[in-house]
Amino acid sequence: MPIQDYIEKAKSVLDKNWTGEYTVPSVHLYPHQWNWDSGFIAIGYSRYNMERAVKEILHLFDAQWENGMLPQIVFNKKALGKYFPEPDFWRTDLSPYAPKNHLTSGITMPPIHGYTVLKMFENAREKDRLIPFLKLIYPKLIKLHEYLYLERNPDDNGLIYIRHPWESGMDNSPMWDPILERIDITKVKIPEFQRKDDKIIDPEQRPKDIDYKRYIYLVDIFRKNRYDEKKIFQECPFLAVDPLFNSILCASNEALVQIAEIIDEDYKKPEEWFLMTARAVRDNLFSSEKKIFFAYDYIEKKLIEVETAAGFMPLFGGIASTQQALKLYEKLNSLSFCRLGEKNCFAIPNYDKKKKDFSSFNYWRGPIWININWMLYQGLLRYKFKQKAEHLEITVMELPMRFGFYEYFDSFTGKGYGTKDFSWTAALFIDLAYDMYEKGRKEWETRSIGKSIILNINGEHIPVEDEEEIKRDFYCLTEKIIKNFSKNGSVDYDRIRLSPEYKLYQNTVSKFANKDILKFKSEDEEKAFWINLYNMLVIDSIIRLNIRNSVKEVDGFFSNIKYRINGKDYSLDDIREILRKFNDKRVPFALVKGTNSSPPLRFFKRKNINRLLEIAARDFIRSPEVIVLPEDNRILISELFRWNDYYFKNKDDIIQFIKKYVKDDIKKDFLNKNDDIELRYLLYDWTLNG
Ligand code: 2M8
Repeated sequence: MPIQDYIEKAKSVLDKNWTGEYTVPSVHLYPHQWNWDSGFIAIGYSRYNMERAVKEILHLFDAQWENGMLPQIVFNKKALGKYFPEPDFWRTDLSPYAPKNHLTSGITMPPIHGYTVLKMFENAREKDRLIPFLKLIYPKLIKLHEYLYLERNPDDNGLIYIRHPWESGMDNSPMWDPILERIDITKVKIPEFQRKDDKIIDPEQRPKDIDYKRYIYLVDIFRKNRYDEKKIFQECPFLAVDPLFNSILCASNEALVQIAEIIDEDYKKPEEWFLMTARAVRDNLFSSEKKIFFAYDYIEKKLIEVETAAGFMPLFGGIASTQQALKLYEKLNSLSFCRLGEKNCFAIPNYDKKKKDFSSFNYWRGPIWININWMLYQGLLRYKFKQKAEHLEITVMELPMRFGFYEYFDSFTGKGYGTKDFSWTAALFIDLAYDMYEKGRKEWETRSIGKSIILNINGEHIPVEDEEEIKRDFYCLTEKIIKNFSKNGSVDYDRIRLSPEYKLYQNTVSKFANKDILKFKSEDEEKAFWINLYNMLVIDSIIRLNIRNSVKEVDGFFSNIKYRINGKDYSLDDIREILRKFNDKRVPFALVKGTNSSPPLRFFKRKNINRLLEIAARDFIRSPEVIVLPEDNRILISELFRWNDYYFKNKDDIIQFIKKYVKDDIKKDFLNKNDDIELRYLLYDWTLNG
């Protein structure tokens, strides 16, 4: 299992950054505990080391302020002196609410932790053992949200403001420029300070000095006001409603409702919070014209019309209405961000690529971030944009596999930037890889169906229609069924079962039994017929045998379930055999198996068969079933290639085929130049694509 190697690498990144009590984002650049980093890191741990996940979260919440605020940084007393700003600068001891047992900063971060805790529970193998943790952490999570709704909700409408760019997690995002530019650094007094980050990482990839001056100016306001929220609200020039922060808050509110149900607590509060914030974001931050959500400048009382990845986060928070989601999708899947099939573009960059000040390598001003893409992936899945979600899933995994576990990645080349061995990149990679691995490893309980089942004999009658008419009906009904009941690879078997089209289809195929319909005018026509028949036999079998989880449930699925045509019986294996005579390597990628790993179900029109086979092959090569890793001199491919060794006799056959359809130039060059490429097989996910 090749993904396993990368999982091991990711785990060793986390081991390196684990302090014994929590995990630092990176040993050199960020040697303390960070708020939302720990939220993402715990999700990764919960896949294989629940004890660490629990410790991670408990340590962070141990430093929660008395007013409920969860600090952005919990400082590691043993690592002081390596980062700026540290406790001597923050002076949170001036606040009556700061914890006595920990040194912390005086701001917060996006509250991902409710969401994290629910994920931990979902990933737990022994769920009962996690209940005491849920009971312990639930009131602390409520207290955090209470702080936000009491102290950061000035209009009492659920729109929560942040008071520092660091609170957004997207520090130097262009979204904050308009507010920060109003702080005239020549007119205000900025305390002396010395940055450390730009000595560790190439300054080109980090915020500018002028940004830091403004960041520090804001911190100075906080400490002068002894972290009193009311006073800060009066004086702070940076008050912003961030769609990312509010979306994450919604996702966590929603999770808190579920956690409350698990531990038998009252869920009224988080439910109300969710509804209030979701409605307010939906109604106030969306631009229908620009097809994206914007941040809101609370001081100028206007939207900040800067298009960043934060503007898509209402998909993650379950905030966007269906109409809004469709518009968001249009924007997300455009040349501004990354369109499906677009060349040299990896995942979703953090800022609109078309803007003049877009940078593919500078921090939050354009590069790709794994946590943001991971949340977008969850959001796309939630709103059923399956194809885009799958594409993102694979790029989120591919980037660290190819370039290493970096902090962020170049939006055009994929090269890694910032610090290497970055914790959330490793943790979220683990989360996705486990998903993939576990699905592929699943065992299915099988049942036997005896010798053979012929699906299309219901009474012996000789149809009156001629062969062409029967075939026309077959094509017409097949097209209808596929178009109406399947989307992006997933098939609604229950709706097919109840549909009139399916009744008519059954009636039509029953006429095959004693008619010679196997006369074709052309090779193309014959090819299209067998491909469509194969796919429909799969669907028909799944429905008739009432398969709920996987075709693996039925022993002999591919050999013993058949259609009779003019007195002769054909199983799926037989049809595959017949199709070989065309010697067309694209055919295996047109045949479905009713599984998550098989190509999506499509209708193959007789007339366009060549073009459609081309699309089927191309889409498969660009799907998560083929992962090209130039940096590791390796390709990970679907078992489908192995099972079709009739078409793919050796490594070269496979590489030539992949080369033809692969999208980006780096991969093409690699496949062209290298004759020593290692091929490894991915696990096949047999789960029903229903
Ligand atoms: C970055 O932010 C810190 C300040 O919080 C910094 O630049 O020093 C951001 O990428 C932030 O989102 C992240 O949580 C933090 C630690 O990884 O680094």
